[in-house]
Amino acid sequence: MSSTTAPPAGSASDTPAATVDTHCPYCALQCGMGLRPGAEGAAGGVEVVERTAFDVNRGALCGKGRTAPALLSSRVRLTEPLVRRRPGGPLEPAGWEEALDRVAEGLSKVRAAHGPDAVGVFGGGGLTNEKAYLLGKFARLALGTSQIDYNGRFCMSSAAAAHNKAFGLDRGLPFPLADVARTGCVILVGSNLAETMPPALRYLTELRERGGKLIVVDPRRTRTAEQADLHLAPRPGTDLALALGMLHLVVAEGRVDTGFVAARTTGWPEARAAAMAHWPELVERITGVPVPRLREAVALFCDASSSMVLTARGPEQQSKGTDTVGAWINLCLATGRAGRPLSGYGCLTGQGNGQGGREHGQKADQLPGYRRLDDPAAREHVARVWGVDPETLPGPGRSAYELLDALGRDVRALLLTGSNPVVSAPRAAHVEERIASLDFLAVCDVVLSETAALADVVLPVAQWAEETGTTTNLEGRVLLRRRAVAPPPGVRTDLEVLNALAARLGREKGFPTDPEEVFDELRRASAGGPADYSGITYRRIAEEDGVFWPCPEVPAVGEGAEPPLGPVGGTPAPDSSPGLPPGGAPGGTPAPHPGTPRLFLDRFATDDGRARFVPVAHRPSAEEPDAAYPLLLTTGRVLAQYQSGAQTRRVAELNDAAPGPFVQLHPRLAEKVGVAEGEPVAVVSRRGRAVAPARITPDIRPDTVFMPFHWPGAGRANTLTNPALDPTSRMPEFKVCAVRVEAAGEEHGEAAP
Ligand SMILES: Nc1nc2c(c(=O)[nH]1)N[C@H]1C(S)=C(S)[C@@H](COP(=O)(O)OP(=O)(O)OC[C@H]3O[C@@H](n4cnc5c(=O)[nH]c(N)nc54)[C@H](O)[C@@H]3O)O[C@H]1N2
Ligand SMILES: Nc1nc2c(c(=O)[nH]1)N[C@H]1C(S)=C(S)[C@@H](COP(=O)(O)OP(=O)(O)OC[C@H]3O[C@@H](n4cnc5c(=O)[nH]c(N)nc54)[C@H](O)[C@@H]3O)O[C@H]1N2
Ligand code: SF4
Ligand SMILES: [Mo]
Repeated sequence: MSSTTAPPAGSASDTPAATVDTHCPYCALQCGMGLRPGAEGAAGGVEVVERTAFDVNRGALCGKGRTAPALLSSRVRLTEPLVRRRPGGPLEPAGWEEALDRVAEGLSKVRAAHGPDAVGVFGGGGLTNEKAYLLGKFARLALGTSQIDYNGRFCMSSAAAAHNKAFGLDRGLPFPLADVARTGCVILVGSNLAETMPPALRYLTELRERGGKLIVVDPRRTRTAEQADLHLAPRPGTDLALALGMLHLVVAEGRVDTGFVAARTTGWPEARAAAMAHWPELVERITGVPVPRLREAVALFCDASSSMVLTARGPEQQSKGTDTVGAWINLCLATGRAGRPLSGYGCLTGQGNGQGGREHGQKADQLPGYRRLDDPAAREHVARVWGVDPETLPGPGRSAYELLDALGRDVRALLLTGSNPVVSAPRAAHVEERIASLDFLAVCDVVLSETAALADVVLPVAQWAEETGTTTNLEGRVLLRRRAVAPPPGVRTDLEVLNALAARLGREKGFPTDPEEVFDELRRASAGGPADYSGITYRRIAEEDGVFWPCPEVPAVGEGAEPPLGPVGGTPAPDSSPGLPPGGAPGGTPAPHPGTPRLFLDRFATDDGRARFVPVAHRPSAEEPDAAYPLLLTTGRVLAQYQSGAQTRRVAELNDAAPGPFVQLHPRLAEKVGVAEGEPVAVVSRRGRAVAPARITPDIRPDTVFMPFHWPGAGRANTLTNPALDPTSRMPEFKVCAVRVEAAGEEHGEAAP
């Protein structure tokens, strides 16, 4: 491993700087990279170098990761606080003292007038574990509010809910990515990872080189679908029926693994009955996938000696996302493809810390360690770590969209950090209006995002390469991002901001600014919880290149009379991967817990150790096409832009590659509408109207149009999307709504590429 010593703050050394091992600021793959500070002519003064030793990406990076240092340059970012000194006035530069005073005052005033729950906090799955943890603590302790949630609700919450129901524990992938290359068959449902996690494509290529099969389920023939042995292109919003149809065939063809079902699961009779109501011809009618293709998929999946189902946002971002993922899990359970080596269900988590960000308390119903806020034992444990009476901890609050929808009414002041909902929230025009109606808005960001532009105070914060912190990647592997350069003067870290605000709100103690100190507290708060980090230290992460949770601390012999708290909600299965001895060294200090790369091999994390089938049935999307809105809109991503685009639209190379929104539509539909390639086309839903250039391709179903959601303005996809929520996960239906499409003639959308 190369040297990892970071230069002290502000140091400008003449000697060539050492390479600092760290991870990409963007997606959940958390690719390893090296940073060489002080490189002449390099963007942001930092050069990215290959870090082949980190095995997830072995040095490979996508364009976003490769160009990430460009955002460190002060030309494109905020370097001083901004305040709006009068309502309707401009944002003006201010000193930190004034800005922080204004935030504390803005939040306190609303709290005094309307109670603590009138103050909200909105976080992000890109924030490090330390930030996410401290933000949750800040909301509950310094503000005393229950009203905190975050953008992860828009991301993997349906898969998380389904995971918890079926397995008693939610870790995106229950196995390392490397296992994907070694299984027999992968069904990839609604993931375009060739564009959203390019270095991960290697695992699918290796799979196929070894003779394994790849099935891709996507209404579009994407770059990922092009790799598949079998591409199923269902109508958006019908994955639930598709999975049920496959399970029906599994039963009909006698492919159920009855031994596994009897020994390791509960609830099969009800799930079986539900599946039997979804016979193949009915499923063909609902999904548009022909019965022979369905049979082919079942054969590929079941004939392999091991197989996996991996889902991403396609099936999850639906008002029935939880049931849909449940149906795919049922398929795995019925065929004995779970809790066994090289088999199982996994969710490809999205944001940089999409996994860790959902574990440590920035979620409305959650305490650190993936504990439940309504569990008395969990409240007791965390209150003890925080040194407060459990009675003082607020209860669960609203989910992300419900919180945004309540702004200006029940919730009148908001502290927002790590998200840009003006672009990324469903029914965005409404959300924008709600945000604008707040009594007070404070935003911490790196750049002046569309949401920050509406704030009363904007606090400029440091970013990935300028501060140390941990993230947990999509495999559940806790990683260390290391500080490589000093932040520019005028910029503070999120932890420093929380510390200063807490002090102004009367909490001088309990909000450390040193990330490692925060992490050590997080370890204690998570100890005994489902996501137990207590055995993980910065040192261990550095030495082992990441540690998979759960990883409880093993007490030294004779230490403390109290045994470590048992995990809440079931004991996670011990890892069964080779070469990791679970026991202690004979006669000496006990060996540390090795971490848990593979879950569920011996038992699931439910009380009885068995996985639970869920009896689910197909239901239509919240909005089905009708005469006025005869088509379906689905939304997603392109390779060169990230999320709301706040960061990547400011990187010239990426912006040149993907300069603006577009509407992807089939040639037959384009002809009917009367638009040619590149001409402006209007997409209209019950929420609003968006205009962007047409991109005509046979790679999409003729009944469906697709828009990426990375841009604000006329081409904003989320002007159109439906905030219908999944009843369990509270996930909005980003992936399906009814629209009509019109030629927009002279009407101009975003600049055509
Ligand atoms: N370049 C890039 N990479 C990213 C991100 C980014 O913004 N840009 N964001 C990161 C984050 S946070 C996330 S969550 C991940 C998301 O990663 P993905 O889930 O791969 O991304 P999406 O493009 O949202 O959706 C994937 C596919 O779902 C398909 N789809 C749409 N509707 C349906 C449906 O009803 N059923 C099925 N089966 N499929 C459907 C779309 O056509 C699309 O190809 O990417 C991460 N990586
Ligand atoms: N139509 C449609 N809408 C979607 C989706 C979809 O598929 N379709 N996908 C949804 C999904 S999966 C997601 S994850 C959301 C994401 O959407 P957003 O929540 O808007 O995510 P980002 O654009 O990543 O916003 C992160 C913001 O935090 C800032 N930032 C970066 N690093 C830091 C930091 O360290 N500290 C602070 N304080 N700020 C930082 C960035 O500059 C940026 O402004 O979008 C959702 N919206
Ligand atoms: S795939 Fe994800 S983590 Fe890897 S370089 Fe690209 S954005 Fe970064
Ligand atoms: Mo996401």
